[in-house]
Amino acid sequence: MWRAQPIVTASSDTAGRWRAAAEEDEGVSTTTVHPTPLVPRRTAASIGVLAVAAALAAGHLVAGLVSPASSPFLAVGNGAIALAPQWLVEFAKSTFGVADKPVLLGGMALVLLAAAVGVGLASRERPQPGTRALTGLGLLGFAAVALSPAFTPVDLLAPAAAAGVGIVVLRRLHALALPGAPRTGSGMDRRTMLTGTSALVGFGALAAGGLGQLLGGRLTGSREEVTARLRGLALAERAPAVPAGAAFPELGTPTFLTANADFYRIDTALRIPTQTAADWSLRIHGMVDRELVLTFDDLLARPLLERTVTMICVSNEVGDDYISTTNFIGVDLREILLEAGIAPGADQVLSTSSDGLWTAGTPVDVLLEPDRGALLAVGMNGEALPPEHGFPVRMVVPGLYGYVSATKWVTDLEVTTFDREQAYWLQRGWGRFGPVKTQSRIDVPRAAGSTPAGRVTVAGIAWSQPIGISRVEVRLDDGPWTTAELATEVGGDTWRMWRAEVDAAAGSHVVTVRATDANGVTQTEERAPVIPDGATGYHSVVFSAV
Ligand SMILES: Nc1nc2c(c(=O)[nH]1)N[C@H]1C(S)=C(S)[C@@H](COP(=O)(O)O)O[C@H]1N2
Ligand SMILES: [Mo]
Repeated sequence: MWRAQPIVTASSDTAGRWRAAAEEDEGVSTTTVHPTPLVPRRTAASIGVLAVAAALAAGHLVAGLVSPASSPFLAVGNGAIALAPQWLVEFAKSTFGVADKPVLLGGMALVLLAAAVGVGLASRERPQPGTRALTGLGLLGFAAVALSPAFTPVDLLAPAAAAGVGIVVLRRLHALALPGAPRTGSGMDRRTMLTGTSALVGFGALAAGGLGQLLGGRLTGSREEVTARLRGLALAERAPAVPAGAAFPELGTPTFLTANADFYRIDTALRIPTQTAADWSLRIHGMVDRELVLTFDDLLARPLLERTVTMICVSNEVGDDYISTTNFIGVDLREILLEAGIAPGADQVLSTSSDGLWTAGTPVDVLLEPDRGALLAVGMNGEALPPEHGFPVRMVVPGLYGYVSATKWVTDLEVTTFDREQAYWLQRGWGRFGPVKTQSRIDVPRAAGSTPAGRVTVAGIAWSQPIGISRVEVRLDDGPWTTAELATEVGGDTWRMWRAEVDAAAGSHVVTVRATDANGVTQTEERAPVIPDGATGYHSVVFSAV
C-alpha cells in the first residue's frame, strides 16, 4: 500500500533519507536519489536468514510434536541425498565415514544460509519474492512427505507451519525495515522495534528448533522413531508398485497388500517383547568363521531392500486365512551369513527371539540361495514392524512357513546342525523342513452363502512360492475343470488372485479350485493335515443358487 502512493509526491528530503537508509551500511556515497524505498542490503540479508530460520525451526518443532520425519529440514536433507550424484555420496562416505551425516547437515545448513541471504536480498523492495520462495519451501516439504511410503495427512502440518511462520516473519520484519514506513503504534522507534523483533525471532527459532529436536528424538529406539528413520532413508531396492488388476477386492478377494493391522498373527508369546531398537543387537555365532554382533544402526547402515512377500502359517488349514502379504523392508540375510562365514557341515541356522522362549531352525542351504531373498526385516508397508509382528527385527524367508523361518524379535542366530539342536516346533512333532506347499482358496462365493442363480463369479487366491502360479482351474459340482482368469502377477513369492464364472442353476452346489505352479505341477488333491508340515487338498465351497 505504501508503494501505491505516487512516488512523485514524496519530497526529495524523504527520498534522500531512503537513499541514506538504503546505503548506510554500505559506505557508498552517492547523490543519486533512489525512486523506490529499499531495505538496506545487510538488513535484507538478515531478514532472509531470520525468516528461513524461523520457518525451518517452526517446521522442526511441529514435526517433533506430531511426526518427526516430516521436518522440512530433514526433508531437504533427504532430498539432497536422493538428488546428489553417486560419486559425491561415495566421496562423502569415504572422506567423512560415520561423520557423513553431520557433515551433510552442516553443508546443507551452509547452502540454506546462502539461499536465505538470496531470499532476503531479492525482497528489498517488496516481500513478495521472499513470500514466494517460502511458499516454494512449503510445497517442497509437502512433496517430500507426500511421496514418503508412510505418508499420513498430519505430515503436512510441519511444512505448512514452516511456510506460514516464515512468511509472517518475513513480512513483519520487512515492514519494520522498509525506510519511511509509518511509525509503529507503540511509539517505539522503528529501528529499536526491528532489532528487538529480530532478536526475538532469532532466539525463538533456536528454542523452537532445539525443542523440536528434543521432542522428535524423545523416544530413541521407539517404533515411532524407527518409522521416522525408515522414512528418511533411501531404499537401495524399492518394491515395485502393485500393478492395477493384481487383486479383485471388489469381488471379495483380499487386497493385494495386507494392512499392517490386518496381517495375520501367530506366536506363542504371552507377552510381546518390548525391547527398543536402541537396545537391540543380533549375535551370529556357532559354526562360523567369525562371530558377528550387529546393532540396529549397523542394520540401517546396510542397503535396505523392500520386497513384496506373502507369509503363510503351516497351521493354515485348506481354505483358512493365516496368510498375508506385505512390503517387507530389511537387509540381505544371506550376505550377513556370508560375512560371518559358515563352517563346513553346518546345515541349520537356529534363530531365537529376545525373550529366549522361541526358536526356529532354517536350512542353511535355503538361506544361502542367491535368489531366495531371505531378509532380516525391520519394516512392513513403510513403517517399523508392529510390536506383534516382531519389532524391532524379525526374519523373513520367502517360500518357507513361518515356524521354520520367520522368528520375530530375533536376537540370536546360531549356525549349527539339525542333529545337534531342535527348534521349538520340531520338539513338538512338527517337520524339520517347511517349504510352503502349492495351494489355492475360494473367497467367493462364501461357504454356505447364497447367490442368484445363473452366472456366478468365483474368485480367490493361489500361491506357490517361490516360483509362482501358472494356472488356476475351477470345477462346479462334477463338471469339467475350467481355467480361471489370473490377476496380474506380482512375483513368485506372493499370492496370485484369480476369478472365473460358472453357470449355476437354482439349487445347492459345490465349487472346487486347484492351482498349478510355474513348473506345471498341479497341487495334490490328497488331503493332509497341517501337522507335520502343512495341509494339502483341494478347497471346495458349498453354496446355494437361488
Ligand atoms: N518369536 C516368535 N516368532 C515367531 C513365532 C513365535 O511363536 N514366536 N511364530 C512363527 C509362526 S508359526 C508364524 S506363522 C509367523 C507369523 O508371523 P506373523 O505373526 O507376523 O504373521 O511368525 C513366526 N515367528
Ligand atoms: Mo505358523
